[in-house]
Amino acid sequence: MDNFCLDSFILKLHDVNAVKFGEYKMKSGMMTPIYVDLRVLVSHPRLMNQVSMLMYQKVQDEGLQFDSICGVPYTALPMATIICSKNELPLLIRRKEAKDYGTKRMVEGSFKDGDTCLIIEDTVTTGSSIMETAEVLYKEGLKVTDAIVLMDREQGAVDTLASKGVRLHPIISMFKLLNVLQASERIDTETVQKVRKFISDHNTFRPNEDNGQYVPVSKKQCVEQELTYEARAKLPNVQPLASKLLTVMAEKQSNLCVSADVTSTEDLLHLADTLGPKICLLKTHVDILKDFSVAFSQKLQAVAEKHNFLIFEDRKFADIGNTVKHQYEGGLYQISSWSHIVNAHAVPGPGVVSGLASVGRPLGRGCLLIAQMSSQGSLATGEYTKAVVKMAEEHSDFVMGFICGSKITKRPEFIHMTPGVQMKAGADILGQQYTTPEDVIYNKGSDLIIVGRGILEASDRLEAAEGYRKSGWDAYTRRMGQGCQ
Ligand code: S5P
Repeated sequence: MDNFCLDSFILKLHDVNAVKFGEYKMKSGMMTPIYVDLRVLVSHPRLMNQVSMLMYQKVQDEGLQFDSICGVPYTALPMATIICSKNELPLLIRRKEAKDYGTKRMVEGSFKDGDTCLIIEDTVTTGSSIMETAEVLYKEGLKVTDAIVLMDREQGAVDTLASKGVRLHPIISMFKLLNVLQASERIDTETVQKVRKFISDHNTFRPNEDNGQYVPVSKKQCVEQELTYEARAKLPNVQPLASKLLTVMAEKQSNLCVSADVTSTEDLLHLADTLGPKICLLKTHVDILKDFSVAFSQKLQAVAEKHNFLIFEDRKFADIGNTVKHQYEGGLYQISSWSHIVNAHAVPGPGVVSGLASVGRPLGRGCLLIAQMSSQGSLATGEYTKAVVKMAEEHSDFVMGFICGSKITKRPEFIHMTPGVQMKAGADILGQQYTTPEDVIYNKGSDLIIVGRGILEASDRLEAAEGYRKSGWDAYTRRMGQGCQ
């Protein structure tokens, strides 16, 4: 799944009234301040096609294996139909009522005992509709291991279904939806807070032991507690520079990396000195500087030391090991002599990491692998991203983390860094896609935001940097506040 670009789709959902704010009664009888009514989508063929595309992309990204697809009646029925028709996959139709003549089957279509069926649903709260459909399929001898849902209200369906052996793959989360609508000024802060409170107050559902019905539980269930930046810095297997960066982040209460994309060394040094107190990392593109010199690189290192941040040259190495080795240590820029961190594409295979490591490891440097990109149409998705994670794991003495859109590994020693961040979701005219600090850190579970023009184009860069630092840090502390209560 392209982690960066659901935003315009979400705005379209709002345009067609598929998401409404007010007081609504849900299927369970409970009142809710937000109502997600995706039934209207059937009247919007373009949106239906987009839904089917997003869902099929999820199938590919997750590498889901199945023999047929079944939509939960009724809204997801046409969704499943379009996915199957477009991708030439077999469809099954679940009947709501058994017909009283003919075969009396509850599931129409061809299948055999033991076949696996993927369930498609439009929206979930507790997951009970998915379970109802799964149970009908089980009775017909089918297996259900996975379900895809367009909109997850984040009220416990993922956990509830997991406890029943069904992995739920949501495309849009409630928090993502709120963030995008708020960032685009479709809803105000008060509405967002009201909905968030409702979601967190009713966020865990589990089956009642006596009757198997899903009921809200007042106490939050324990979710796996994440380690803080400080704790991760002290892990025995953490790469040394990752440990240093995590320590700086904790000390400075900053998960902000500024992307210093300016073209003169004077501007860059001034920027580094001004924003230094707000950032944990400064990212450069040394090849856009018109007047690079060794003296400049020395001054930059001094500023980094003064303000206690690290330097990351965004060189994106992508060649065979022997070439990148020379590019890293030699040439005009001698990157390895001044940049703590560099990054690389995994396209050439593990040789690119070994080549860089042969220069950088003895100097105590670290490397990030580019696992996903923020640009529209990026090819770094699905199986490619998974292969990048594997490559990082195999070189964890030098690779310290990833450039990615969201958390892509649970291993806490790796740092996730996300570019394409501005206060408002959107895009530039050359394919860059933006989401917000809150979305990146809180929803997507990334560790660090990389912000360029969001700060560089502000009238007061220092004030803008403080805004991003605070927003990123608040999202992190809120994420850490989850867990057992
Ligand atoms: O996928 C990526 C990877 C990177 S490193 N998308 C990106 O935008 N970047 C870099 O982050 C990009 O080269 C630029 O320096 C910065 C984003 O800048 P902004 O001005 O769009 O915030």
